[in-house]
Amino acid sequence: ALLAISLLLSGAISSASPVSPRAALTSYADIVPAPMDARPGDGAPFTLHPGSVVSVERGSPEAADVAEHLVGILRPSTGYLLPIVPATEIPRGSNEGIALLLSDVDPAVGEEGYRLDVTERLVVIRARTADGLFAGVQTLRQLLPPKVESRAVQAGPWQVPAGRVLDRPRFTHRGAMLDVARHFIPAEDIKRYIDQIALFKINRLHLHLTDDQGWRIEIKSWPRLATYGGSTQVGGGPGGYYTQEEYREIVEYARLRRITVVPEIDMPGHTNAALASYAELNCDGVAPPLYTGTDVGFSSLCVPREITYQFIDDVIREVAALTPGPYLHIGGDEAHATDPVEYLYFMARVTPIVQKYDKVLVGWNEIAKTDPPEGSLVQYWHLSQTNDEVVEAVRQGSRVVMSPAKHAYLDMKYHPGTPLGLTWAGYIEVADAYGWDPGTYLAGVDESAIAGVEGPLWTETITNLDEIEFMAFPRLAALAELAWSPKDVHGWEEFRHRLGAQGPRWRVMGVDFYPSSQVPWR
Ligand code: TNX
Repeated sequence: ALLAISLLLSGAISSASPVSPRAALTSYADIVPAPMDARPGDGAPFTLHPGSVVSVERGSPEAADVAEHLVGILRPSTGYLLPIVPATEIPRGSNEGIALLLSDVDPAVGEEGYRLDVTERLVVIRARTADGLFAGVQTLRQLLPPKVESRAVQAGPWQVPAGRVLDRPRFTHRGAMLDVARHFIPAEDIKRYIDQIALFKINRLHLHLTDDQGWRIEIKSWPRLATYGGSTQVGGGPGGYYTQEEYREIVEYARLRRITVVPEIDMPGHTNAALASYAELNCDGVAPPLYTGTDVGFSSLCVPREITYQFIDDVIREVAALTPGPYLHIGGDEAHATDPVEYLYFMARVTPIVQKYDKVLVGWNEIAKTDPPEGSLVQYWHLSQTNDEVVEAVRQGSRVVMSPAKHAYLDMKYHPGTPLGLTWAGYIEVADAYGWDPGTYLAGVDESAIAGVEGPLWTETITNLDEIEFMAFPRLAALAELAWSPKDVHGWEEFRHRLGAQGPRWRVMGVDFYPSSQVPWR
């Protein structure tokens, strides 16, 4: 069948089949993030038919999952059956459809890239890994008409213009962070957000699970963290938390979309919810009340008390066991209520706990001053473009995730009239979110030490999924392009037109994006 596929491919390329009208076709110039290399072909477009099949390389359950993801999008809108068949069982001559293959891969695609070939009768995505296949499927989605995202049957034709894409990411870490502590966001909404970010090849979901205002993950050995510490939120609403079962479901839902969940348990500051739940975690032995305001920097775990480290060991053990991904984020930011010398001692105690449970340490850039172990990730959020501590941590083998607040903070207002959001890092219009280079932003940190880019969405002012969508889109798509696309294909003029092409798709998906006047929406 692989032979049949290559015969068909070469046949279709040289065939002089009549060319259908192109006007209605989605263009290779509209893909976000921009691919490394995309070229429209001369041939007739591919058309998905009621009898089309999706074929997938045998022997890879992960590739089969990508095929399931693809038909999960295509079946509801096309109304076609689209059976999934093993790539080797496509009857010769009758193969019309989409093939996902892990063989005969162009080495230029690397570990996470893909090659997509579209001819009249076949779409072929080839990649070395399921990650690459998944990325190729996201490109294919964007080449199909926007109504393919509908959950109800729509009229065709379901055409993809002939052409070829060769693509691979610039950075491996392409993240979105969601603060579910200031306002609790139910698991169902997290899943919708995962669907929305996956389309832009984002592959990390960082969940800020704990803060002063709420503890959002069930910990069996310290049950009051969730039941009491999770019982409210900013403004005094009822809050909430994920049971361990719900958290596992989120992780699995993300995994099927090739997204790794990075759980954050923030410490030693941002811990009022924990301190309120257990009096023994406080140096004076007195539990403070729950907190529903928006101040930062007033709480700290009790560094000299031994029970603090028993508590952290229990929490990290349970969270690590629930999290198949390699990362565990321990926050470390804004510890203004922790003595600076005690902060260093605290991190020296906590770091081995993270290592004991086999996780890679991740922290906000304040941890750079604590000698993080080689291979740690330092998440840079400050305003300055120089930071000696981060340069030194990189010299010691840490890598950097870039989330500079002036560009990457999805909770900043777009402009003075934006109804939601904060302003401490400035206004961030779409052009500001796009207009920086993660590879050179931080002086003295070489691009080779940059793990990637992440867009944090803090939720002091954001209460539900609609508001998350409004703040995240379109800016997260801009960050996704910085994280994925090679530097030489970046360009604001081209980008804003590509972005405009996402409008119809977001409308079909029901994404409540901010219709920035900087973007020529279609
Ligand atoms: C700073 S950024 C914080 C958060 C706030 C955010 C609001 C960082 C590591 N800490 O606690 O929610 O500003 O923009």
